[in-house]
Amino acid sequence: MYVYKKAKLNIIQGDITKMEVDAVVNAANNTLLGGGGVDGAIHRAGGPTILEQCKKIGGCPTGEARITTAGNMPSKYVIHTVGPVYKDGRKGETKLLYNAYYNSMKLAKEYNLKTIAFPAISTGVYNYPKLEAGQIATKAVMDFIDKEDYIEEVNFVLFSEDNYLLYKKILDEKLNELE
Ligand code: AR6
Repeated sequence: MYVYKKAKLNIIQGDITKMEVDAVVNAANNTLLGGGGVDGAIHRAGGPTILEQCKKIGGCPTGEARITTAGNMPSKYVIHTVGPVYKDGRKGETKLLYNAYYNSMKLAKEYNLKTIAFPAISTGVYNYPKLEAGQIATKAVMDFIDKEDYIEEVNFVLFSEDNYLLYKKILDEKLNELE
């Protein structure tokens, strides 16, 4: 566990659908109608009520976030956000990925949610380089904590051991830097 200001930051290896948190973040697509990867896993674990709510929302622009309940998952809500498809790093990908994390945190605050779990958005099918994506994810979360002084616990849930170790390294470096 890491501590950043008043917030706990955890790096966890595993399946995000099992997390007992106020909100699990989904790496969705613009339609919000489901897909593969973490999106597929969340819809499977949560059941059809999530898709029903997503249909009513009617989509989500890249970098923004929307919220539904979490159906049968142990979490209370799902925050659906859409990361960018990585092309060459010159198509605004950095800002869009940053916004996906930041806007998810903003929505959590609006709903008074205190604990949140993020997957490594855009690093699967959307092909974002993992190191850069981890740096952006942790920066967006820490910037949000700096500016809003809100959130008790942020869990970064990584599927692969490689990505788990990468996040540990990133936070070790960042939090040592700040001390
Ligand atoms: N728990 C935690 N992480 C997971 C899980 C899980 N259950 N399953 C996969 N990951 P991806 P993207 C990791 O492809 O790149 C969907 O079809 C995975 O190892 O899920 O943002 C959507 O509908 C990877 O590191 O999301 C979109 O069309 C990370 O989650 C598109 O994929 C993200 O991989 C979004 O692509």
